[in-house]
Amino acid sequence: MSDDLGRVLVVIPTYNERENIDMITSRLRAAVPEAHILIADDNSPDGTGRRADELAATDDHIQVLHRLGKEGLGAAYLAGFAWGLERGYGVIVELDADGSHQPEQLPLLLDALRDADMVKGSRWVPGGKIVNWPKSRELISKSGSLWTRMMLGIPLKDATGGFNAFRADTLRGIELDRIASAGYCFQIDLAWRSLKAGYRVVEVPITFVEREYGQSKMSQKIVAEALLRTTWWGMKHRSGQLRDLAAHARPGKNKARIGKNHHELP
Ligand SMILES: Nc1nc2c(ncn2[C@@H]2O[C@H](COP(=O)(O)OP(=O)(O)OP(=O)(O)O)[C@@H](O)[C@H]2O)c(=O)[nH]1
Ligand SMILES: [Mg+2]
Repeated sequence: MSDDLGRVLVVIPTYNERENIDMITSRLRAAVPEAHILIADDNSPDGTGRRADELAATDDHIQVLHRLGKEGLGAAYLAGFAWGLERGYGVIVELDADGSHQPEQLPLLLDALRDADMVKGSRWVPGGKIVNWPKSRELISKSGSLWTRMMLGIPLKDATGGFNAFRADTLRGIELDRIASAGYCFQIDLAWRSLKAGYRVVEVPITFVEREYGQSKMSQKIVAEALLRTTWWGMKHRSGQLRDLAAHARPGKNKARIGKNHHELP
């Protein structure tokens, strides 16, 4: 699987996932044995990092990136992406440690990546499902995606989803060093940058399962960040479109900007 795309690295960010780390790594190793795993741990007080080291010591497909302290999921992923790109992986995957993203569905994402540059596991396309999610979380997630679609004019049904697979070239082409988003917004940011850069972004249906163990790090701050940033990006995007239209309308003043990375990203 994915041999023509190169080696696969699955980055798993962890903060206090001691109860989940064995479960997620063993399921992933069984589901996609050839994939390598990088656990990006932010010095979890519950000892997740130490347990990850023990797992790495007995399995050459598992590695650990120890980070100094809690800096958010976005920063942990960026460090994991950089680690994977430096080591020449052809495919880099994002996967939560809590079991919400099922490793058994990773082959679906990798298959779809043959004809895409980024694949998003999606709860809200036909065939996508959620298990044990409270109505309130479903509402936040669906409204977040609807808001993002409206603000940015992008076709994605599940913009905030965090089970994603990228070709390495896609990550190289979207100016990762300029990303400031931390929470859910980080996932929107990656998809938005990929679409703007002209990459093919495809959604495949997944079954998302609410975590059984450990605590969610979701917070009002994370939701507010996503809302504010998407609104800001949407306003910039729309004003850019209006400027282009106005430039077209004025004879001899065609200043429409064409091509990749058309608009500056924050
Ligand atoms: N390294 C690192 N990982 C984090 C941080 N915050 C969250 N994570 C990890 O990112 C993944 C997603 O976090 P969750 O708490 O499950 O957040 P969520 O999936 O948005 O929320 P729930 O749906 O309620 O579980 C998990 O593997 C977390 O351990 C962080 O600051 N640093
Ligand atoms: Mg979760």
